[in-house]
Amino acid sequence: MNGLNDTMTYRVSGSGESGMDVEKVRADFPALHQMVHGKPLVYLDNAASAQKPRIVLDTLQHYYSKEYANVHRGVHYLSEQATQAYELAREKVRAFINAGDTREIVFVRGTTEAINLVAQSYARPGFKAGDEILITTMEHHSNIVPWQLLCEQTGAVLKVAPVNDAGELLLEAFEQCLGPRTRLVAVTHLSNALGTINPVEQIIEMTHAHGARVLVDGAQAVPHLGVDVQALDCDFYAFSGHKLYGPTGIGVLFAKAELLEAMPPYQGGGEMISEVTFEKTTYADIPLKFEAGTPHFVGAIGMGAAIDYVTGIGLDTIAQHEHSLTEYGTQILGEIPGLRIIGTAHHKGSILSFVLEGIHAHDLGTILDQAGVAVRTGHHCAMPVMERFGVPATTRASLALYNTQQELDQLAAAIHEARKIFRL
Ligand code: 7TS
Repeated sequence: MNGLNDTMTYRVSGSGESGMDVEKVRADFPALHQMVHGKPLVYLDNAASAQKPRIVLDTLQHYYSKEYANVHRGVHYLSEQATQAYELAREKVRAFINAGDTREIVFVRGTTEAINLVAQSYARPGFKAGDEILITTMEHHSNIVPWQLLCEQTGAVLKVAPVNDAGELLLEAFEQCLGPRTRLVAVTHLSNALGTINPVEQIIEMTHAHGARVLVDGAQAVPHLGVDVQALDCDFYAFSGHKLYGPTGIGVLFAKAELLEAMPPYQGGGEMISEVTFEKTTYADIPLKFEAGTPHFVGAIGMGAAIDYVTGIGLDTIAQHEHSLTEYGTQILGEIPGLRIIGTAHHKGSILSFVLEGIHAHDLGTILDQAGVAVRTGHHCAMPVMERFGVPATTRASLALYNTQQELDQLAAAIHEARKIFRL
């Protein structure tokens, strides 16, 4: 399965600043071309999960229907084909985030599992009562709750670095939170609720200067920013395939090899062993030591196809397109009376989270849905940051490479309509 897009085929002259032919991109995504409640779908819920390009769908279809057998255990042809494709997907992930070695790429179910793996296999065995884990106010629950569980288990303490009113991390305050007991910093690269892009390079440098390790939650970053884990020098980096135009149920934990080698397995069973007797079991080398049971190898192969897809277009091109959309969206939403954007960081990704005076987010979400506009409403699994901004919920439009200015116009028109319905 190849079917890679030639970068040039997505570039057209006169198609806006980014030079990306968005109509050509949209043609690759079958799900975008449907009616919802009698209206053309406007899909603006990409931070929750992104739609899939045909190459990903075809890859899944191909491997389930033609080259399907379990990996890392058969000597027969199909098993060898599937194993090769699975390991090629690992190499694609390695190259995508510029890890130094495929042994540093562990396939997991998603970001949430990756963070839990680090909490339970890296932190739990060595952390003691009073050791500190530092996170930020803007974390997703998946980067809060695993640490709270760890604190209950070990007596470690969770500390939280604050943000300013724009939703930017206060770096000085962050540095003051680092101390001799800090063992790990776990921070989001791009906030799903606010859109803030954190200065992870600086965070990592500061943290390493204090002798602690850093986990970066890259769930929202990898679809939009080029990530280089070696340049960042992060110790752990986690992301999910489904937000990156890939399948659900597959994700990645990058970890430095020396750390993975020292960590005990997360789960036992299947192909994560070297030898098993009732007296003693020895484990496979990394990364297989962390991949107990039949992995979601078709998912990993599908994620590999998604990586081919986005790199074929180019993350710089995607980022430019999304940046100009975000600027446009910020401007037209800002013109709506009573609308307040939550998350106005200077360095921001393609997330427009807002509250509208006089209409609860859930009511607004329902009205937008009737207009065919899919957004997420609620706390976005980031309740503490909602509390920080004093709002119970926001309405969030999160943009992807296939969104258009016209769709943002439709969003704005539907919000105006909602205000009329509520007689505002
Ligand atoms: N971290 C961040 C920053 C996220 O945005 C999400 C999911 C996760 C972790 C968890 O990822 P998962 O793939 O393991 O579920 N965020 C969202 C969202 O914003 N709306 O739905 C899911």
